[in-house]
Amino acid sequence: MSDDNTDENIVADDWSPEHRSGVVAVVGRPNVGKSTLINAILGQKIAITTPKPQTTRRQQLGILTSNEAQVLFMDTPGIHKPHNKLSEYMSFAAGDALKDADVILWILDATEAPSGTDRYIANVMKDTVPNTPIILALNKTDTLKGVHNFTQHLALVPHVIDFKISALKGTQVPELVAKLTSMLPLGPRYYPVDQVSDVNLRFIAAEVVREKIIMNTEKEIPYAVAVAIEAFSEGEERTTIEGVIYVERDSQKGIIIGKGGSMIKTIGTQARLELQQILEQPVHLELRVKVLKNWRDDEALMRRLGYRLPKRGDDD
Ligand SMILES: Nc1nc2c(ncn2[C@@H]2O[C@H](COP(=O)(O)OP(=O)(O)OP(=O)(O)O)[C@@H](O)[C@H]2O)c(=O)[nH]1
Ligand SMILES: [Mg+2]
Repeated sequence: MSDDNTDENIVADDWSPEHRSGVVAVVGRPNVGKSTLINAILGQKIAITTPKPQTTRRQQLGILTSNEAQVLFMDTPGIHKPHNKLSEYMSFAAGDALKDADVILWILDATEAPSGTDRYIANVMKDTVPNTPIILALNKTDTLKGVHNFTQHLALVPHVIDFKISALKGTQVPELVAKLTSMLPLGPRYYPVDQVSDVNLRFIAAEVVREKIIMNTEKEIPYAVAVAIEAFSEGEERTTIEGVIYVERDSQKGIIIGKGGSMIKTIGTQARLELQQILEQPVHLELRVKVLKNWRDDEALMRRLGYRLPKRGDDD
């Protein structure tokens, strides 16, 4: 996705020999604020965020360009114990991002007690990328809840520097970005100055619809949903988008549609209003709901929806 509203005066095709570039993998438990932080750093929404865990399902790049550096922030799914093929895919996507990182940014929720999952994440990093520097950021320090002690976790992985941030308020975020930038190797600008992400508008449209579903539904529904965009045409006057919401069972289809179509109408209206802001023109959004039985445990169906697990024996 591109955005021309860069407020800094960036020289388009020239950079100094001191220019730095590289990948910062942003990892951590679900719901700690990884996507919120990347949106805050970029000053625009490229990733959906919700109060429910396991919102992000894939790797997604946020690109921060200045005259001095290009920092590639890799958003990842929250690391958790896999319980179906979809969450296996999500764990794979997070682990895979670690391998490509020049620096790892490990986010912890300062208001939640350290858990076995945090210990597991520390051990994964220690085992798979022992030489990659890790920065630790305690997020959500704006809340008035007690801040937990993470000393144990600090001891598990080497080279940790610790920041106390609020992704929501922006506290200590510029300092964190400066530190991460200084740790990147010297290197060229990999993406054009106006590119802020590696995802396209079609993907963003699907994600915005999924965000509205997550916000408006409960229990297993947010997790059982996938959204595919079947048509996306940008006209002079307006953009027309046709999407399909996939669920796993007929009962879920009924809930998404709602009484007299009320739920799908709410989801559609909220998604359309947000997409209109992003696209800066009127949007016509058509949504349908289809059942793909147990798609979260079916690798072939998952592939159709864009969640591609590596074949056994593949190195990457
Ligand atoms: N109070 C407070 N809430 C925050 C902060 N950062 C994120 N949140 C909230 O935490 C929730 C989760 O944020 P996300 O950015 O979706 O978290 P995530 O780590 O990307 O979650 P997954 O994609 O599920 O792994 C949302 O409700 C955010 O508004 C913060 O600094 N302070
Ligand atoms: Mg996320």
